[in-house]
Amino acid sequence: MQNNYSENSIKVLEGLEAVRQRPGMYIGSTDVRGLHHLVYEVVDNSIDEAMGGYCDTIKVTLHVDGSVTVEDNGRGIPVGMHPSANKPTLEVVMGTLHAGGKFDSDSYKTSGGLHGVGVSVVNALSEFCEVTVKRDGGVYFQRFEYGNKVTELERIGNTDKNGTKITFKPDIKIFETSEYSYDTLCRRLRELAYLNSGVRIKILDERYDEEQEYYAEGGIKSYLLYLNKNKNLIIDEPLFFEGKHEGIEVEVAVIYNDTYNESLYSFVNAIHTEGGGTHEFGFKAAYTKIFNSFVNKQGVAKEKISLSGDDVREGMSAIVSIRMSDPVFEGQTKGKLGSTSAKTAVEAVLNKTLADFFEENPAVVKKVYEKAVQAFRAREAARKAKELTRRKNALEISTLPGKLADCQEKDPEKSELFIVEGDSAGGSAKQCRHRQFQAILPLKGKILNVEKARYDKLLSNNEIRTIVTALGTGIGKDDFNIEKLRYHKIIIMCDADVDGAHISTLLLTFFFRHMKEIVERGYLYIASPPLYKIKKGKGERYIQNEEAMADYLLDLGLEEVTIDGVEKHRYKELLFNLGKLNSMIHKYVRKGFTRQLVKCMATYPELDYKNLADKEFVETFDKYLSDNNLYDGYMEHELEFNPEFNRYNIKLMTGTQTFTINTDLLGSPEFKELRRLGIYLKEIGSAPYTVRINGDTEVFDDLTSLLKFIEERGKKGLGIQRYKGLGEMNPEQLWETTVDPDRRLLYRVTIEDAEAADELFSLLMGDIVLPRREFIETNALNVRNLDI
Ligand code: 0RA
Repeated sequence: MQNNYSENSIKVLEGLEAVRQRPGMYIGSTDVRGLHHLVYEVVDNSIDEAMGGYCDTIKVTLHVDGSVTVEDNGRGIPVGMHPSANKPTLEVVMGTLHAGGKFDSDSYKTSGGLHGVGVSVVNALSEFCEVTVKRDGGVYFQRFEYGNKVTELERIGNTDKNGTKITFKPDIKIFETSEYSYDTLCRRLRELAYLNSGVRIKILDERYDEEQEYYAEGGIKSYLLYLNKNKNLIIDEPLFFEGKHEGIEVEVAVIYNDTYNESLYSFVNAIHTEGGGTHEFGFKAAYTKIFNSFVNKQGVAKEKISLSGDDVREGMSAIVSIRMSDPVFEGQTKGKLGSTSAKTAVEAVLNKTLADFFEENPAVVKKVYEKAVQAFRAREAARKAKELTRRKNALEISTLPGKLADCQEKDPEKSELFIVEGDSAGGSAKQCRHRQFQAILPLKGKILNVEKARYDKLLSNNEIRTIVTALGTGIGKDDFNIEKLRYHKIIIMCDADVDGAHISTLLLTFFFRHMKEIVERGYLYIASPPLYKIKKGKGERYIQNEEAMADYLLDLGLEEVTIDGVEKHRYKELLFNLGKLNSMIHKYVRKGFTRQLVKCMATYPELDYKNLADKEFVETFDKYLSDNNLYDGYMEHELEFNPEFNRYNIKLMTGTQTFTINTDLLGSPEFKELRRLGIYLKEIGSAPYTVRINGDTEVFDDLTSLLKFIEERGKKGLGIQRYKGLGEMNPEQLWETTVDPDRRLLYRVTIEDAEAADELFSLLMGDIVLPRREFIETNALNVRNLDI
């Protein structure tokens, strides 16, 4: 591509007032999605530079104050005077809508956001936005606040490099939330790296000290393998097709796994089209048609059956990615492509390539055919079974399941359904509910794991049938009808233990796979019964979880207390985290470490797994441990080199155990948390700790006794009851805490990202063991109520 940009080609359109007045018009929404959209908007500009061949590295940094930096090594936003606007072009780009420079040239804006609005929108919606450009031998800087410049564009230094660095802080007056999700950003950046092979994309989260780098050579083929990493594949390598038709570039990758689901991801100019659209239609139509005609003509088919698209796509995971200028989208935020030329283009490319591929790969065709025929038979069987039940139903006329205690209300918008774990909790719920608008459906034991069952089995499963009948929607592609849903609040109510978590997950999987629209519309909720009941004097209160409990006890325990050497406003946060630290230390002690050694590992400067590669660092650490008698309590300690990781370890032995300070240990999320908590240990300093209460003084020689003292103080005079399950609550208590709309706490289940949910469900429910273990470990810190 030629660099034929001229400052003239940027047109001046409109000021930014409009953006601040109606942000939703420009970025879709002002919720968490809109917040993330700001980052995507800037990154898309950098990706554009990369697609033009001007940039190969992009770095995103999340700062502790909520601001974000996006830096690239592209050409840099032009800093010269804009010919018609009479100000620097950078100011025009940052201050004017749609002043992208690439909107009106012959090259289409390849990554251009769904909204494709440009960095000026980011500027308008930010408390501040600072731009640093390296270009034409100089470093240039300008700062904006709420879209208005507060400094002139200034040359602040010299450089021989090129690039743009934009730091912005989203305006909290505009956005409902200001908390960026590292995981969400990672997912999008990873996606971008796969869709734009050869670009290195880094992300650094300074808040939690995490970083990632994405770089992919293999394009959507390797992306597809990545998405299927937790699945059993039934063909070795993705099918891959590419081509260009009337200016539209098409890439398609297809693979099959042994599940019964279909997952199709589609992209237009590297933007995920969640709602699908014409490019997906084109893919589906062409694939089914070409496959059918191939197997029938080539004698692969033993009998003449017409496989449907659903048959051919059972177990298929595919990516369709196209690049085109001026894509037309339908709908506001969901990204559904409307351009008919996209359908034609995908069909044309498949028509040219797919049959040839099948011809050259008979083994693949055979496997796909066998799977499709199985799917076809299962679907036939299911259809027949359903016809039978339909006929029966026609006689009995819409009988609701006997276990369901329905509500009187007929308007779905006002009706709620509780799906309750166990008959006894179900019984209590039936007694306490408001029968006008609350219905109760008790479930016995675990429901079928739908991840491992095909459609026909699903339909013959009793619990599932009960749920489907109670909901009233029917099930399956042809029958499911959301308009028939009888409740617009469906509330999953399970015990707060391992079994309850499992049942919830099974139910979520069911809804996600078979009634996704219910989740998408926000009708699905999870009830949150309290974990504690507390009696204090005559008063009573419920406490939701461990964290809230610790918080409550601290408040009471700290009343009238002064701790020497610590600012009063720091007490709570400090002690709360030290409490966590204490239980963390306890975990390590159970593994065989001494308390003093764990404390040292929590605070020793720069101790992390990477530094284990640095011999000098490890030796200094080792010496520090010796000099401070931290090896006391061990029979032996030993420095050793591990060639596999190219890192040094410290091996420790007690009388009975051997264990090592190594990469595994220091790289674990648990250790990261230990380091985070170590900061608080530094803050409070070392023992003794002096505490004053109304003139009395108490001195504590260690942390444990200080914490214990505050905790006991908090608990004094309280009656604490811990609920093990819903069954322990009588109907009245259940009503007060979990069922009464005025007092209960519900979590709405959302599909923030179908891919993430898909991945999560495959992990939790699939049968590949290794990654599942990993998931549980890395997230164990976040799982509160698992009382194992
Ligand atoms: C306007 C014109 C040109 C590049 C850019 C804007 C540009 C914007 C951003 C935003 C983040 N990174 C960016 N990099 C570049 C074309 C410049 C030329 O032709 O030299």
